[in-house]
Amino acid sequence: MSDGADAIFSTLRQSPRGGMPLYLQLRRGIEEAVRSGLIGPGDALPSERDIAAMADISRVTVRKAVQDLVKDGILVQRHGSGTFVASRPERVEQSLSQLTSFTEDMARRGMTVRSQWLERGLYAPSPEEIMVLGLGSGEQVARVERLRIADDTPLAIERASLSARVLPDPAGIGASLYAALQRTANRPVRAVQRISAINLGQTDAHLLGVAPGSASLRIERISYLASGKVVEFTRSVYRGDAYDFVAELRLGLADGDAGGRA
Ligand code: 16G
Repeated sequence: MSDGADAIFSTLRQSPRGGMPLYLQLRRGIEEAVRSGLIGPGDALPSERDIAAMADISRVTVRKAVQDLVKDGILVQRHGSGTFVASRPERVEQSLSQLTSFTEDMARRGMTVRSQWLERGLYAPSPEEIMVLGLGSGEQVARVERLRIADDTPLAIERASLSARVLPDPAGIGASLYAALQRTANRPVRAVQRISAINLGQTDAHLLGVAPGSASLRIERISYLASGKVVEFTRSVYRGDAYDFVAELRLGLADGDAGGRA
């Protein structure tokens, strides 16, 4: 990556951004190079000493920037062989026609699932939760917030809200929310999902191990019981570099149109 390296590091030397600490300028430069594809997964970075010389900054500054990027999962360090751009996870294809759970989806692909708890408990609901879940006055909301990890790669952050009547003990759900709902005959049978594009903020990017500003998918799922009552309101963020949502489309005939007419 010597041409790429030259471009990244000499820019810093030639046009320093006044006011911004040097290590941050270097960090941004490397992030930008990864984002734009100037350097790609598996590419080796030059040594600390070479970067320091190219950018005309101290090795301590280089180390700080590199360590920050390693912490965020953008770079990886392999003992004895150097620093590399982290490889991207294999893309996961997710059908949009089945109402399945994360655990089921990953198990079907032979992947091991684990979750890191971000929050779980009973809370006073927000106005949005009251409205979407149709909560009565004084009713609490159960929140289950998890970082979902498949085969050691963080893929999504899911923030689920349910009525406390449906989920009185959010800490006791075990590995799968849908399995817990199934046990109490509250597993949803239908859902409406809204998917939009976002750029990740600092906190979510850090949790997902990608650069802040990375493209990702924001998904809002509202799930219903057979009775038509809303049971789950989940806002998720899925890594844009890891997920393809796939929908099957069929030719639809407009009402009353038997085909053949203009
Ligand atoms: C899926 C759902 C999420 C649901 C979760 C349950 C999307 C975008 N989201 O990830 O709404 O809460 O499955 O998974 O598909 P679990 O049973 O493994 O906890």
